[in-house]
Amino acid sequence: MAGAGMKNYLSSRWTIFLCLLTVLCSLFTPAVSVKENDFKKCHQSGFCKRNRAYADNAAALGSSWKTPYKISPELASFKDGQFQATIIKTIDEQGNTVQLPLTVSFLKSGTARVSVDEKKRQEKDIELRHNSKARKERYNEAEKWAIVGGLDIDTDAKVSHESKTDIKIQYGPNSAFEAHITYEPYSIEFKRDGATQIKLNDRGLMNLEHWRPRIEKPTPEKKEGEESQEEKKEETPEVSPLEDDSTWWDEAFGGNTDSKPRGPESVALDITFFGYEHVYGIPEHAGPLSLKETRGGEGNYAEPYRLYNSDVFEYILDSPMTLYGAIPFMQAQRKDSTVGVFWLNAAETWIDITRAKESKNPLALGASPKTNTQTHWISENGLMDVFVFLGPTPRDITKSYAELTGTTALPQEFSLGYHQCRWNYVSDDDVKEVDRKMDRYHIPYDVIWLDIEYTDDKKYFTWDKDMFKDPISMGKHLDNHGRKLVTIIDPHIKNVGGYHVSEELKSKGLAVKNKDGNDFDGWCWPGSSHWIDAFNPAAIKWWTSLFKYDAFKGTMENTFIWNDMNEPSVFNGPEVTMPKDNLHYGDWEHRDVHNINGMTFHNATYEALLSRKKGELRRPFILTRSFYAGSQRLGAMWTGDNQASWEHLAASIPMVLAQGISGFPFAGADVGGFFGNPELELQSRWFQAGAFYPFFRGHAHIDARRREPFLLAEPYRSIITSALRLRYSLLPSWYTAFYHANRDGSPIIRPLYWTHPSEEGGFGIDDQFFVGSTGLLVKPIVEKEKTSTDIYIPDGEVYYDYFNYKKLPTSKGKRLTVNAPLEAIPILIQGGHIFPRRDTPRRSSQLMKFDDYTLVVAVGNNGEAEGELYVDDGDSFDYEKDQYIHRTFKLEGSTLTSTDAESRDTKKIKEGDWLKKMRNVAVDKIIVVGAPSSWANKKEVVVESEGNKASVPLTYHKADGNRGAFAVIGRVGAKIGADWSVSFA
Ligand code: NBV
Repeated sequence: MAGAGMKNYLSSRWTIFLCLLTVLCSLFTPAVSVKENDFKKCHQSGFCKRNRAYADNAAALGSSWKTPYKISPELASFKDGQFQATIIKTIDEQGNTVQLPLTVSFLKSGTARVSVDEKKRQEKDIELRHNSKARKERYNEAEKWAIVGGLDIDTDAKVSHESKTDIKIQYGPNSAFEAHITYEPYSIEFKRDGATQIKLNDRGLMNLEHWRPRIEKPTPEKKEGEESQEEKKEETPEVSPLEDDSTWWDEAFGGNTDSKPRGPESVALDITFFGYEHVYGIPEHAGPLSLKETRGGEGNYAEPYRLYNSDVFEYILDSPMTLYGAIPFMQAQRKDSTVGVFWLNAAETWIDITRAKESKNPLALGASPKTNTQTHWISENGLMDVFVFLGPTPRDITKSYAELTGTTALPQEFSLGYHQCRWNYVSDDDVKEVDRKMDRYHIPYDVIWLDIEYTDDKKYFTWDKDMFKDPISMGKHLDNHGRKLVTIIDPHIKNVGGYHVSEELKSKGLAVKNKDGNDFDGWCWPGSSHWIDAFNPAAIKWWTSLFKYDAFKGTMENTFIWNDMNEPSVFNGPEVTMPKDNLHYGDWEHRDVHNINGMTFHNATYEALLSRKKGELRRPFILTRSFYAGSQRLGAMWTGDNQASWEHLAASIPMVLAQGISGFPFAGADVGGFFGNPELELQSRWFQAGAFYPFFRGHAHIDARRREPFLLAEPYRSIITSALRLRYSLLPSWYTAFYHANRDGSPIIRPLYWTHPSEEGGFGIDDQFFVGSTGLLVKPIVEKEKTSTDIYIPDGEVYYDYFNYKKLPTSKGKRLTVNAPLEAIPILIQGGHIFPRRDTPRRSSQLMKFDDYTLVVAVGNNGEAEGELYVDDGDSFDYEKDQYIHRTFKLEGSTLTSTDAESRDTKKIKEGDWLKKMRNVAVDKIIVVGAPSSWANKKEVVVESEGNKASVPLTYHKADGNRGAFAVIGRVGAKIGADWSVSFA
């Protein structure tokens, strides 16, 4: 024993040494790519391998495969919108069974929820091995973190057919949805308007590994010179994966052994989407928006998509490999129909995707057989808890998912501006100098960021006293131009005496525990560290106390926070994270909650920023690297450690789009690339693309050369400055798009399938997108030396070039070639839209707060246009008390009007300070793109507002070789918050 103990000790010391060495080396070697072997493939993850084998076995048996799950009709009942039953699983040839309670709930939103638990575990009637303190139940609190509403039961749902073998329940809008539950074998088919959309357990791959006691096999004595069991396992030839129990009771990977006190407990289910060729979502992965097949074959992946939040160092592209965050929400698209599923499970999850042509129906003459997308969801443990959405539009799906998991918080307005970050700005003088230089070169920005080196020895909530002598003076310096500071705070707390944060964490018992119940100790930036257990309400409360202005000295009102490494990243842990048998609050194992962990930390910081000072109620801004369904309520995310390469720039667009359609649209990638040094052309193109990420931040690795925009030679500096100015001028439109995301979860940048669900030609496109509902169609250039590009046109509307207003020769379903020399960003305006801008260039968004507006009206095919502006103080929660302006602009006939978008009687609103100041803010200019030629001789128009009529000048510009026809109405003067009209008659 003593010898074994010593061996373990030495080997763990050796592992730590190797880890540190790896980290050190990686800091100095040029970026290449992820150490793929540090992360599991499906065959190295016991439960994934077993479930894939289960699927293979079922496929091999074909029609003779019988799923061992059935519902016993005697125990099934439907009442008040819920179907309750027990699924019986036959577990052996003797006919022994286990009971799996099933609830199918029909929700008012039209969503159906199918939850399966395990009776023995609900009743805690199991034994844990190794005297584990872990909970006996299946993890049932994912809902507590992810779901904030939408669970009201639809008591109008009704049974339309019932027999001994099945039941049909009618539900949803106009009772157009149906759930057909078949008892033996168990399956649920979801129909909309009579047509099957989704089926659970269609292929019979449902598998819930029930609890069983371990039957100890005698272990042969190991003799001197003999190989260990683990070494032997590797060699043991050909046990069928279905019978292979070698990973049931413990599982080793990369030098760590997981003790698995509950044995095997995975949950798996197949879900088929009928007639759907495209599926999207399940971020975070670096691959195309339309998800690929994962069972091999040309152009496909050979591995399932994996969701296991991880610090994947130097990640590879076009891969189903897991990244930092997980949202198990998938939607399927075919012409005119969108459906979706949300797999509410916080454990390690793998998803296989395959496509299959339906066998040809001999009676359907000529009709080509439909393609179905088959998915197979495999989680290590927890409940089987699936939400089914039947659409029929992408907007419907987005809305119903948002009702469950919440929407993007209305952001701090500054956070839509440009963020200047690097690892690291080394001193307060450095920060001030960068700030001054940005000003000197007239480059707008809002926020400068401090990475881990600002701290005293990686002790968060402290400052390196030599380099940051006076953080408050730095904060005030930034505040002079309305700028902000973001400081990083990670979840690992340096384990060292005399550091109050560490001492409090330990003495209050708020750290994550190891499997023996002691504070878990692992390695991260500060060396030996503990991790705050943000699942614990007491830990959240304590965390909140650390951010008070008088506790985190050196911070002030313009300081905001960045949460990194919250997967959590543990350098010496299995797959760079925590051991799965660690224990969290409530004695849940880390394996139960892993994918939610990052969100709980983000949440604790969010709570903390809400109460930094008594009486101060401002919107937090917190960037997170790790996330789960629901994280959108707490701030922004970025796509982690990308590289300064053209491929990474290109990959960022589908990644940000995937976030948008998965409910977490406040997303961006490190502009310029984190690792490496971008060439000037790449950096310029990246800024042009970044100007269209909802979250726009330049960032660089500690070893990367300085690359702040002012350092660049011409013409690159000017090119980047123009991209930044473009972003700033469009801030009112961005903010309006965020408002919509906040209201109903809509993506901020929108892929074509989402905006045009009838246009099959756009379903596979993920390199161009619309910005909110502005009608701006953008296709950033992401290739070296590319000076033109093809934009897919999804409809028959008229399209204009954003910069020269030319009417473009577009036609529906065709590609349009546009020129894009380095200084140009391909942007089109779809006719029929009106969008707001602020055109005076300034240093920060704060300085633009009370600037006048420009409205751009792009006349549609029918001569009309419509658009919107939402604006509030961008900082407080006063919008909840009516303190906002929300206008609808409409061009109809020969009149352009502005009215309250919510038909409020705005005169009755009691105006606070911000609304009062907005009384002086006007529409300065209206640009009518595609202005009719009948206006050619018009010199003025009549503006009517607040009982006054005034003539204001109109300048008409005829189309010529260089630009399209447009008209400018200058000095409009009407107040932005008031009703007004402009008559062109
Ligand atoms: O805190 C240092 C970095 C940070 O700059 C980066 O953005 C994060 O993704 N951090 C990761 C830790 C180490 C990266 C090698």
